[in-house]
Amino acid sequence: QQLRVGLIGAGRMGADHALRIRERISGARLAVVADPDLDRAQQVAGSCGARGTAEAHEVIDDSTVDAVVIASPGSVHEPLLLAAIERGLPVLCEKPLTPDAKSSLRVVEAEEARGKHLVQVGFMRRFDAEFAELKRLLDVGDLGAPLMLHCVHRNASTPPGFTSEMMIYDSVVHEFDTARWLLGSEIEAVTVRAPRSSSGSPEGLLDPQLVTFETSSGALVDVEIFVNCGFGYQVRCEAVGERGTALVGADGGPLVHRSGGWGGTISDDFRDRFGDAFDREFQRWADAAHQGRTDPNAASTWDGYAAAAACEAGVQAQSTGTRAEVDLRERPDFYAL
Ligand code: ISE
Repeated sequence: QQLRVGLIGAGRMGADHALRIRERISGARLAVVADPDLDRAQQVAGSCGARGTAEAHEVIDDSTVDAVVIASPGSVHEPLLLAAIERGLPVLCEKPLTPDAKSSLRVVEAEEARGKHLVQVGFMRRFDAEFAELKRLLDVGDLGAPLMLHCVHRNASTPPGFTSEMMIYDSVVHEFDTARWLLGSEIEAVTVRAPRSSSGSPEGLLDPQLVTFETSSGALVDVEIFVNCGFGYQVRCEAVGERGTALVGADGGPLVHRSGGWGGTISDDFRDRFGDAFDREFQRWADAAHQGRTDPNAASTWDGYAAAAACEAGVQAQSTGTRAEVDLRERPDFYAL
């Protein structure tokens, strides 16, 4: 039997996920799509044989919905997550879980009180083939104990209104999750430095920035976040262990020679670069939801909370110019590794 999915948010990510479910995910179909812009909801719903509504909570209250995808802005996630948890619905929630650590903790506590793992957070890199291989190498110990991660995260350009703080909680949030997942340890402190801003970046944006974080395992992570690099979308991570190193996100793909030059192509968008990862994330989520559980590789509610707490330290480090410690509650047994 098909998993009947309710989609909340029919914007850029929501529309992409609707297409994914229609075209590439087996065992699931869209039943209802909600967006405050009813036309947009109906358009996306119509293309999938679903119904559209302007009311997000209708999706959660709909008794024909088996599972929910939340792809609306982070600022509206909390009440939706709490309602879905109360109804016992499996949820795939796009990052961020919620915009700040306090509200994320409320979601953690609600899920813990419900006594069932229901929510996955959409940190899609965990499902990228190369990142998964890097995790495997680290887990089996082939590189020796990890000491450092050198990360590069570049976007071609930013939408209007993108701020220096968003570079931490919208962009570097991925590295917070990736580092926690790869290293199996929490982020303890964050510092942020910046060179002079690029003349290609909007006025007033600190772009690029160099963000470093310390982990509970004693590793150090550095991230170059550069969101108006102008030429494309790049995500790289080099792990340095006691006995070896491994790099993911280096340019691969076909090397093309043609009149006037040689080289490869570069994605300009994360939906393209991580398209396979999103597909895998959705398929595993749907398969797990059928069995009434979440995928163990996916980011849990706890992971969403820990990333939010690290972002808060990051934003503080950015505004004060000093090292900021992450304020994190002790990990409950319910979310034991
Ligand atoms: C965006 O929200 C994402 O999640 C992308 O992966 C990231 O590269 C980008 O910087 C964010 O704005």
